[in-house]
Amino acid sequence: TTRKPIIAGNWKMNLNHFEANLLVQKLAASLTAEQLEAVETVVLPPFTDLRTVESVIADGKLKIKYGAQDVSPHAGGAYTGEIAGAFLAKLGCSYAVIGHSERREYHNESDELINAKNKAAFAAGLVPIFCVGEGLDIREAGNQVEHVLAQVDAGLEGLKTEQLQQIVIAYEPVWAIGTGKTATPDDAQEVCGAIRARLVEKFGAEVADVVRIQYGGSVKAANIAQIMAQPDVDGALVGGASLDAEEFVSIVRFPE
Ligand code: G2H
Repeated sequence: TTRKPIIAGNWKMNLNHFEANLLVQKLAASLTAEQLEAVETVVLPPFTDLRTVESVIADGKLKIKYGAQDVSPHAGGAYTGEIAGAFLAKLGCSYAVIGHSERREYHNESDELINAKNKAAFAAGLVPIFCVGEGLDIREAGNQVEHVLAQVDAGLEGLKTEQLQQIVIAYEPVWAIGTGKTATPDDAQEVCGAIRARLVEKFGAEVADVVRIQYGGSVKAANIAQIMAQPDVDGALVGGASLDAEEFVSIVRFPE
């Protein structure tokens, strides 16, 4: 297949605008145009760092893309504390993370809300990095595939074909997030393969073949190559390891 790998650094609630500036400067100094062409590279800072990231990237004419960690399901108006997709697009964002497990867990985000956010992102010209994944209890009961496919079905409900072809799906087993426990490459492939099979079943092979599926959960330089070697894994959503410039650069350079 010809799916271009996509490595995205999810900074979560880390790095102020000054630290964000330094990190992006370091990435810029270490990654060549060829490397950024081979592997689509994305940073996902807090909202308050987006302007800073935009200016560093624009000044350096860098091919690093960026996005936000969430988006409002609403287009605008009286929604105190929310951030509209149009604001993010105006700041040059390409992506928005939707339905990360930390938002599902700490902000009670439902599949319905996540579906609305996927639609709001597209309406604003952003591509969702739509997250799915199972908790430890579900994994221990052996129900991970069923659970994740239900999240996929609900999240993609009502999307148009051209939207489905652009979406990035991130599979993140919740028990492997920030815990140092990485799913084995086989664990990642099992679920990512099942996601792709579901896309084939529902939307046809032409859509399923172009959708990029990321693995996320304690990805680091030492394990990226084996994860990327799986046939249905097209990238990684990297948390902790994306905060360190050298480590993130090594991850992006996995093909070497
Ligand atoms: C999973 C991942 C990034 P980490 O949340 O989204 O974080 O790599 O720290 O497990």
